[in-house]
Amino acid sequence: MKIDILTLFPEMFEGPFSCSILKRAQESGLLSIRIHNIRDYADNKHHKADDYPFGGGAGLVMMAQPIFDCMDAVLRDGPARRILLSPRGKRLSPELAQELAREERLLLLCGHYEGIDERVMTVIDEEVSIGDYVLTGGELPAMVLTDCLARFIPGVLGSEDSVVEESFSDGRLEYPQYTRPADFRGLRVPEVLLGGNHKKIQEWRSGQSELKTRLTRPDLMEKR
Ligand code: 4GX
Repeated sequence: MKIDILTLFPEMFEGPFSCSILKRAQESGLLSIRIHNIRDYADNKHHKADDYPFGGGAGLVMMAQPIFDCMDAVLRDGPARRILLSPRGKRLSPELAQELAREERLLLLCGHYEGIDERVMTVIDEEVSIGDYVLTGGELPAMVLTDCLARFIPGVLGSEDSVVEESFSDGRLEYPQYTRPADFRGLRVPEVLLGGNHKKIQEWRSGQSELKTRLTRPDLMEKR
């Protein structure tokens, strides 16, 4: 899958996309991420990409021209599903992430400041929000969306991890995990995990998942 990200702050993406699973997914060719600096497309001599809002008010608004030209350049390679990260959008869910992971190509537009010129909406397919809180820009949401959907691209996770995924889409939280040593400062790993009885272990894990979900996220059980 190919993802093009349009932003005024390309440096923000350097860390998260160059580590761990997202790094490996790109190296193995399963995921291709390109970051585009909207400012490079500004046709004025200071490469200004934002301006004061018509009608007054606080803050700056991202100009239509640099965004349109940047999108035109990126879409010259072929079509993409065009998404704006915004608190006004449809909430990101495992279902939406899975659906987006099936796309051949995505274009993610990150707004900053107070927003973007509304005319940009004429070239956007949909808005996606990562939650009901206000951030300073769409960059972190674009990273969250990319990370979340990458897990649904076949081959990005090991086969073991994908089983874990199923258990979450099942509407339950993960069971507790332990690794060596069996006794750390007197804190003991539950006895059942130390024996090799896989049926018992499965039952214990299932019970723990249910207990944890009931306690902290009963809404997930309802959904099921
Ligand atoms: N989930 N923000 C976007 C600027 C903005 C405003 C309007 C376009 C239109 C957010 C979120 C989020 C803050 C990103 C405002 N861009 N995005 N930004 N929550 O809070 O996605």
